[in-house]
Amino acid sequence: MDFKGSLKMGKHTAYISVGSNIGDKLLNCQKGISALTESDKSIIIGQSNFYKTEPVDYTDQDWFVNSVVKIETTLDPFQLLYALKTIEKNAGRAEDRIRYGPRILDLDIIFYDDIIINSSNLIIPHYRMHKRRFILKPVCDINSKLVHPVLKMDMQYFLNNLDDKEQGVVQYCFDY
Ligand code: PH2
Ligand code: MG
Ligand code: MG
Repeated sequence: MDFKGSLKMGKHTAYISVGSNIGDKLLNCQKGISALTESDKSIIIGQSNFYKTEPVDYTDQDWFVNSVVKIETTLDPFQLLYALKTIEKNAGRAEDRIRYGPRILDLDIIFYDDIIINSSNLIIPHYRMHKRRFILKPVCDINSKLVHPVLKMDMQYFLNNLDDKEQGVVQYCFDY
């Protein structure tokens, strides 16, 4: 996959989906987000609300806490993927026993600039983001007019046209 030739030098913008449905889910997500900026390679430039979300794909599991962050990064997509996997491992995530099953921390690249990658270990844009309310809702908090580089429609369009029969996605309420 020869994506490097098309990469602009310097800084790139990526959207990262954050999720957890084991243990202290909110805290796991928050720690995952702050770990993103521990190296000087990425900074957070946008953050959605947190949501409690009904599990999809594999439904016999606990609800998730999900959010999305927008980062500016000097990592290339595969370096970023490696960094996310390292953060997941440090959070205590072991090999998944069930595909789409429970996880302490899940960090997925949703978009990276307007880049399109279809390699065996990395697909950008995230191949099902446009069908998942738990991703679209938080992405719309950050930028509802963001256009999908393959499907050429914006995030609000996908959110309005979901056929998921209303996956439960409830904004997280903080008790201050
Ligand atoms: N992640 C999955 C499978 N199903 N459901 C929700 N609500 N949130 C997730 O983050 C999620 C899921 C696999 O990564
Ligand atoms: Mg995932
Ligand atoms: Mg993942």
